[in-house]
Amino acid sequence: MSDKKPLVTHVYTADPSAHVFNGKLYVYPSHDIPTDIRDNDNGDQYAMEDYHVFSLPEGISGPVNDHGSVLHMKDVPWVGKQMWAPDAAEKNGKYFLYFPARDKDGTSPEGPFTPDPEPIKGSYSIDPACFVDDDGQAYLFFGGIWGGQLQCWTKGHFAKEDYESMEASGDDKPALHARVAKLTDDMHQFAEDVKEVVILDPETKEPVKASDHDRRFFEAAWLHKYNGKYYFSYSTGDTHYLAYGVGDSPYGPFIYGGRILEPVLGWTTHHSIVQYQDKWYLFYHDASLSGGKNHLRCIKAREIKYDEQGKIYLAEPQGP
Ligand code: FUB
Repeated sequence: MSDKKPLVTHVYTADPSAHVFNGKLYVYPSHDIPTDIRDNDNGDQYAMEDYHVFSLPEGISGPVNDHGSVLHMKDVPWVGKQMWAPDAAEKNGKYFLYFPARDKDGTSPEGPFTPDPEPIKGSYSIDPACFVDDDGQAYLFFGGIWGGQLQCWTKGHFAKEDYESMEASGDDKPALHARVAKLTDDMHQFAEDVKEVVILDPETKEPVKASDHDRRFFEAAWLHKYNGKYYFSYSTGDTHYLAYGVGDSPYGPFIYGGRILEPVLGWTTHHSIVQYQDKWYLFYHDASLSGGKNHLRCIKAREIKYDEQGKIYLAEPQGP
């Protein structure tokens, strides 16, 4: 049994999106800050204001370089508050940082990044994750329930009245789905209508039900490719698991495959999966650095492996 040390201790960090650019490992996390705002289901306590970029030139066991604040909310005219979980992508030598409802680009993976004047048309909710396939086509996954307000987007527009219902429930209803859309060649806009990311029960081949909180998507979408298969991983929210499904296309459907990580200290769990050199890593967070404060988290990393069936497991069992 083993638990991991935080990768970063001089600031609070969460929602780590890890990528290898130019052979170097980079992490693009949220930046948690202390606040007096009390915890609620809207996530108001996550009062983040900017993003730092970190590089790990020797992998997860070596030094971690903080490249500083690469984008602050004061530089983005449309942001009122809360710079939630970001992701980054590279295409044709340009680097793009995606954050909830906003897009920006730069010429170095360390930033800085310049915000586009407007959010991506047709985008909504939280937790963007960009996947660039082997053919160069990029896809943006996104969505989150409750504070991420995905439950308000079931009618094709923002329905504020649905916030109070939190989300559909029942064995007769399918769960809410994460969203995905292809990006345009320049990476700035959606190239198509937004689609739903369906997770199927492996036995019935039916979409996971709304009442199935152990397996339904809640937030923290991530896509990676292993051995020709697409792995869609996510947080189950109020049951606090990191889970995944496997499919033959970036659009899915994804057959539920199991859990990657059991609940960590703190309410949220949010991750990324990346290959660096010949190993695969799970980047994730918990609230251990702050002694369990939900909104003051720290990023960590651990090796994952795949068994003969392609199922993901932790190289070292999760510890207390
Ligand atoms: O960091 C704020 C929110 O907490 C993220 O957007 C969610 O995924 C959860 O980790």
